[in-house]
Amino acid sequence: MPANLLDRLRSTLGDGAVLTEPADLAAYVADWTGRFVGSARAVVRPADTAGVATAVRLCTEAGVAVVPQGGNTGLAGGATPDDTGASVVLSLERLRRVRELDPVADTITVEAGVVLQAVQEAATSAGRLFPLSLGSEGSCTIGGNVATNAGGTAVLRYGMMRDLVLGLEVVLPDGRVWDGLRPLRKDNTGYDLKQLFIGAEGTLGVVTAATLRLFPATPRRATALVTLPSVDAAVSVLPLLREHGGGLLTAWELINRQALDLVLTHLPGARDPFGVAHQWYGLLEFAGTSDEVDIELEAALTAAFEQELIADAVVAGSPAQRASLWALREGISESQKVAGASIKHDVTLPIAELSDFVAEVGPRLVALMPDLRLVTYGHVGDGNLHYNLAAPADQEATLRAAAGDLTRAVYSAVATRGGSISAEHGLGTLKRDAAASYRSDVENDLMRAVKNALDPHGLMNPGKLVP
Ligand code: FAD
Ligand code: 2HG
Ligand code: ZN
Repeated sequence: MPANLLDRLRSTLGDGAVLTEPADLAAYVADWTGRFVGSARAVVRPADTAGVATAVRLCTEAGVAVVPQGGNTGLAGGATPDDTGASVVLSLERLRRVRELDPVADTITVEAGVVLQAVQEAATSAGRLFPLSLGSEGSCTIGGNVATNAGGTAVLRYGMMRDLVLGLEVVLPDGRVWDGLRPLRKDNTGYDLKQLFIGAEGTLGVVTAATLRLFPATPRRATALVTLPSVDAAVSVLPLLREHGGGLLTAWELINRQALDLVLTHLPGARDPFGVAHQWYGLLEFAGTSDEVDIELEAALTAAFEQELIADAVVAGSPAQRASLWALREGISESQKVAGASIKHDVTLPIAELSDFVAEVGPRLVALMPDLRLVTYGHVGDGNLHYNLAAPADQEATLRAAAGDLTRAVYSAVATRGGSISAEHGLGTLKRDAAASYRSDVENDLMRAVKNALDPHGLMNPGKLVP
């Protein structure tokens, strides 16, 4: 690192905006899972877009790589610097202003470092809804949500982050600011540039603000945890849920017993509402404005019972009960982290393939490692499984040794069935090479061409997303 870069960053951004002490850097150079750990020369924390532009320009002039970081909750290693110690982590955490909530355009414009939950709360205070909903919503940021094209539990109804963004403000790798913060729902003026930065994981530029769509508030929710005879039933029941819930169907989540067991063991206060163990569970939610949600949920459950697509159900009778049902679902990642080593697979399949995929891959993996625990859950309504693998504490070394073979078996079954090995968490370094190996040459060329066009010196989050 050129000797004077840190001085120049300090003199333009202020002393407090540049961290270099190892103790101050620790939280920024390791990820949430603890699996990815790197090192950095400094962490730079500008307070506004102009500061971000200055920081990026100075780093580019000095030939120093920049790793953008929001809430550092990503699960693919995208926000972790490499271990050379040569790069600068650019934290967006001080860009925390809600710039505007426009009730007529029905939009909210927020800076990149605003925490997702704060955006949800700002929308609620204005009688509207911002629907992106993730287990990490108390710490992840809008910039990170844009950069990863985050998904979560309400995609079934509202789509992914890509569907929720109307405009972006981005600092380009050369330090120029692209002001694309347009609140327009119709805008056919050439390439849709904002979409390039959504899901780019910070490899093309730094998102500094976003204009997001708002939706009608849904203060009434009807929520049920059901037991399912099979994954096939979880898929087959979906048309019936749509028929009854219509536009009210918001979440349809799958949880297997191994996943629930982790939560019951590690989440304080968690309790099995059924008493006896089942192999598969579904968490269902209808959201709206009136009693209709309860009426339609009951009708849907009755029809599903009659067709033997669900076996048992617990309906939340109060907001507290609803929260405790959701905690059983949202607590899985955290419980898995406490439980020890695991291998994460965030895959999507054509929804009709889910059941065969689970039936075929499970035995194949157990043949590779007999004590393997298949922690299977996810957003079944979107065809997205978190097909995570774990092992008893005394077999973590065996799990690590088998990881390559296990992951290859999962990915190959996904690819043969026309699925994707990366549904919503992004590629980072975790899936960068595997994703490239499943793309056609044409697709790899296009990816590389986009990267080279926007970041010709390869200084924007190098080593992530594209090999
Ligand atoms: P970070 O982790 O800081 O960064 C993620 C990536 O975005 C990195 O590549 C980084 O370089 C880049 N980046 C961050 N900010 C910017 C910026 N301003 N400009 C350019 N690039 C940037 N994800 C889902 O999709 N669905 C879920 O249901 C879900 N549940 C989760 C539950 C838990 C408990 C946890 C820990 C994570 C979960 N995640 C989920 C993953 C994670 O929360 C999301 O990927 C989230 O969008 C990351 O936001 P962040 O601010 O923490 O980003
Ligand atoms: C979820 O849906 C998240 O809970 C996290 O996407 C999944 O930790 C995981 O593997
Ligand atoms: Zn998820």
